[in-house]
Amino acid sequence: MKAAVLYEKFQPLVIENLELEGPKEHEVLVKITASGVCHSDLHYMKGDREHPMPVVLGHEGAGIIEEIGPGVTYAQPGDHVVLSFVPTCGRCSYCVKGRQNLCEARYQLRGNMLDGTTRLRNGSQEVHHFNGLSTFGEYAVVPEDSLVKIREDAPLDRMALIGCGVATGVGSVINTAKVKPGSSVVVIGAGGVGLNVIQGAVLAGAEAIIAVDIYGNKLENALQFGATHMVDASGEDVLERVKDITRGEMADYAFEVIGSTDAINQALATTKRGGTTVVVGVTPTGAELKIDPDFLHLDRILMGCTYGSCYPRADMPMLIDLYMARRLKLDELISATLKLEDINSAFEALDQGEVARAIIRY
Ligand code: CND
Ligand code: ZN
Repeated sequence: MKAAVLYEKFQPLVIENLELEGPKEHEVLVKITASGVCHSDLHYMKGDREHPMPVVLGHEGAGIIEEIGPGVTYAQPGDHVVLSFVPTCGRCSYCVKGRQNLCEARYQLRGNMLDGTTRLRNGSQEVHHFNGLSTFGEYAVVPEDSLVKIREDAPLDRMALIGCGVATGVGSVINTAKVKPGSSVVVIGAGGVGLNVIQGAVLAGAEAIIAVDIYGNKLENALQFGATHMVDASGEDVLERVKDITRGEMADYAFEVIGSTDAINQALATTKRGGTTVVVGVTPTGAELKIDPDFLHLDRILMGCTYGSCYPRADMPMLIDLYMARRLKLDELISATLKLEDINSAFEALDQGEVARAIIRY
């Protein structure tokens, strides 16, 4: 099957014909229909994060089950699925206490399947999986626990976005921060994930939703997704603008959706006493945050967030129902649809701030 392989950081992806071994116990073979191009993948290409290589990246995908391995009971060939970049075992202490996004299984993957081996190879060379998914290939072998079955009338290309950007962004508002109606919310970084933070804030009934970005096209997108105010961080004083908009109080919530320590500090500075800052962006390994503890002393909360604190099998079908009922925007998120062969230009466009979300359609 055709797949995009990352051999080394700072190098473009290489389209290769890889061998994909069939599914083993509790694994399935999925025909990928579409994959979103997320900044988390780009972090590995740019060396911000380390991963065993070579690797097939891609963690925002949907598809159709082609074949099931021994012992699989959750799904059948023909089922439509969104792929979760965290497998949820249902048995570890995190899963049983409702913190499925933190499931132990996630930390067993380490670039392989759950049994510690890989199904991907290029001739004699082993190729690694990414988050148990590797959606930048025509097919993927994934753990049964990474599957989320979905309704069949939902368009499978758009469903890919549910797998990361939507679940993460909307979830960070609803599950992680639990934003209250009438709140003021600052969103720093209006990209693929940030736009979903914005539409999560709309769903939560936020009153003021202040989008902050450095590109005019991103801010225009933000308005379309429900932002009430836009702040151009390339030219405007972000803190002054938030102060004006919130009548001097600053915001109840701020979300950092870039992956920069400067932006985290900026997010903290935009919150009022008792306010909450949520770090959604993924910072480079080893980054250090410097904050004045006095700031936290005033009942401020600083939170992390992985995967929108979601339970994929409960939250993703709910998000899809909202989309089908026209209460959630997905079509507008897709600003480019490309073939796998053009994946490097999708990453360039993401890096240059040209797209909301690009998807690869197989
Ligand atoms: P994308 O590149 O689409 O968005 C980032 C946005 O930030 C862009 O619109 C930029 O223009 C904007 N930006 C850059 N610098 C600044 C600045 N100084 N001030 C204001 N805006 C700026 O990326 P994405 O939306 O795909 O991902 C965003 C982050 O979220 C990234 O770090 C990614 O790795 C992370 C993420 C986290 C999780 C999770 O589970 N927490 C899941 N997926 C992605
Ligand atoms: Zn992602």
